[in-house]
Amino acid sequence: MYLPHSPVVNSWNEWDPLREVVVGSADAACFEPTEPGSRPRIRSTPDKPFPTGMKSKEAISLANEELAGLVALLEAQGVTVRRPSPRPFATSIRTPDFEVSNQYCAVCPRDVMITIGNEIIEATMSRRARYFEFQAYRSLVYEYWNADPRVQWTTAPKPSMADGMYREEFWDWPVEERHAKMHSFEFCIQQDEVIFDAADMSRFGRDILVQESMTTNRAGIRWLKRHLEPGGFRIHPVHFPLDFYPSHIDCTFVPLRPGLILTNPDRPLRDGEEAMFLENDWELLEAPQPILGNDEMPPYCQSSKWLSMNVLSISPTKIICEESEKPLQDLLASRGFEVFPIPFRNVFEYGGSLHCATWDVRRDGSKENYFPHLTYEPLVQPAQP
Ligand code: ABU
Repeated sequence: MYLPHSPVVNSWNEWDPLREVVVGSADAACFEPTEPGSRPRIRSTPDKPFPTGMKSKEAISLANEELAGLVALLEAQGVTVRRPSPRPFATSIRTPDFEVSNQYCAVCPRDVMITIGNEIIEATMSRRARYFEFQAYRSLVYEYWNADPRVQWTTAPKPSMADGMYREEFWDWPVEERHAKMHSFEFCIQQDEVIFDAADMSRFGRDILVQESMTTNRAGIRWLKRHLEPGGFRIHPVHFPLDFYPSHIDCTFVPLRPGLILTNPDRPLRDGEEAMFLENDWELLEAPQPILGNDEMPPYCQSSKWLSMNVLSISPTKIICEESEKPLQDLLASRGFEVFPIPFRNVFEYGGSLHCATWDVRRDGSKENYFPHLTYEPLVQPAQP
């Protein structure tokens, strides 16, 4: 069998030159249903019931136009772009443990799929409406897996998503209670089953950050440690105690190139967790305030104003930003980046922006150590000879 020099699946960090990427699609997208892991609200009228079923044709086509703009830009930069398979998201799901009236969409592959070196991992997911979202990427995964025997493919254990997996009262905690509980990192999911969304991870070569959140629990992080540490990876749980609704790390702590991380001024790291970055010569660069306030985000969007930070790196010197985020574009340009602004606000109501809407399958590069001064205790110590 002829093997290309670089495995067809090869991506070790968030910034090396991008060669192949999956860009999401809004086809057949639905409103996320109310379920124990999610209480969607219309921003302007939070007391009105959130719509259910498929989104309007107009909303879908506006999002698809912006996704097509991202595809065109990436292709013009020489990146191969792949797309998800169509899925019937308007159909309900019924398993022995739960039932949900409709599914969601395939706009945000980042939440579901992650490439760790030459391995593809399908996340467990944390919400019922997203239980089968991996199916939109299966034909691509088979294609990569069939093309190159160096490609590893892992599906993480599917949690039950039964009522007992969730803590429904989470949604009703008043702000004071959230503040009092901010250091316990208990959210709408319990700790018994293995749960993680792929977007709670951020890759730095042999070091991988995992955020404890509404979509990733401590059992999920333990599973990732046991799975990845034997391959030489170091898994670092990270916490942002002032984010009362944390979900996905890529609007909070965003590596841009070796030595530089964009940070969210509203969401500082837990005391002490910054040490591994500072002791290894990483600069933490505060993102400017987003152009839109939380109240000005699109009415059906459930994400925060910090989608402004959800940038996609084409390489360590080229980066794609949402077109209205001028202060961030200027900051990045002042740090030597070539910035590519594109419109993407119509995608916001599908759960993310540029990073969320992509899954990088192949970048140049290999497994580097960007934290040479790190002391790390693996979960299982290697046996002594
Ligand atoms: N899916 C990313 C959303 C993160 C945030 O709302 O801050």
